[in-house]
Amino acid sequence: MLRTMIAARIYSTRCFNLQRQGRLGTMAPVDGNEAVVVGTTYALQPEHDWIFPQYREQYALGRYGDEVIRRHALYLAGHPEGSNYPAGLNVFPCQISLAAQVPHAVGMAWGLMRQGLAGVAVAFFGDGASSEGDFYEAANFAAVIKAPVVFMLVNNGWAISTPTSMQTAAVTFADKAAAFGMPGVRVDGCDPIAVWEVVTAARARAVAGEGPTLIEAVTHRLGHHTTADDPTRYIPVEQLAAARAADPVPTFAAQLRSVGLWDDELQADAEAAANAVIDDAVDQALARPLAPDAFFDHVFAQPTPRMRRQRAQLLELEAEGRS
Ligand SMILES: Cc1ncc(C[n+]2csc(CCOP(=O)(O)OP(=O)(O)O)c2C)c(N)n1
Ligand SMILES: [Mg+2]
Repeated sequence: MLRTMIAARIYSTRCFNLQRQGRLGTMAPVDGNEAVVVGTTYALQPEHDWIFPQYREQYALGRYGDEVIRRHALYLAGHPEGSNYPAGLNVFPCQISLAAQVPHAVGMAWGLMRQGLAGVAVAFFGDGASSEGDFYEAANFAAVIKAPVVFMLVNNGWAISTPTSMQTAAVTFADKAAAFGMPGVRVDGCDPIAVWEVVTAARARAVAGEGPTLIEAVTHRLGHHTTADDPTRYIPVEQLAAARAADPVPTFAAQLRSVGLWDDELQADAEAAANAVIDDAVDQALARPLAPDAFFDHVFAQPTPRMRRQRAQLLELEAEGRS
């Protein structure tokens, strides 16, 4: 788990720096959420269980295979293949439209249930996304049909510059579960073992046919919302410093060192292994020539006449150097 968390931080930092150099597109760092994502994936069975991420989790889904990192690097470099995952990789692509992935997860869970397949769907979504109607509709429906789904609400205290005090009048986000008739659990999202425990229990409940669970994982955003943000405009510097003091990656490493399960050699090995995968994924994504009209290939199997016209128009503008 720690190796995956370390890899996630290295990859997130690399992408942030490459965006600053103008070589990758806008990205949302995972920094501060590594423990909740990694703790969750280690409680799952990647060959049976589906992940529906928001946009901050891809860096830490390494347990689902290095292919997630390779596809995500392509996505950040502007290639549509980065959102087109191969069969067998049970991860949905990045979702920018807040909470749209939550009904998708419930639909997948319902499908698994109807086919008698022993898997669960896990939807990651933020405190901000939890204010969308999609969440309420999906959670209500899932509870009624007892769908094998885990709602992983990651409360990092902010939705861009909106603090949780402006997001909900409920005492906790987990409290909302009562109205749906499902258990609501609040967990320290900076502690991967605690997350692993609650997700293991939620998964067991789901596959036993007992229905969904709402988990509120409390984390801290360590910095930028995305590369298009400046958190120092709205987060007091003391709060940012306090969040960094609770950084889950060095905290977990120190915990494992204190019981003799981690040392400098393991740290160096984890970093080298992560860098090898990340170097390769980033190099390949940056080396691939950009085809600005390629996204038309990934909208409909049969392009509409309007899309064909738009594609031709785009290529004309490209040829004139005006796109
Ligand atoms: C439907 C919709 N409305 C607004 C936005 C703009 N938006 C992008 S990220 C974001 C904040 C989301 O906060 P949260 O769900 O807490 O996730 P976090 O970024 O904190 O991980 C907003 C409002 C959007 N992407 N989609
Ligand atoms: Mg948030």
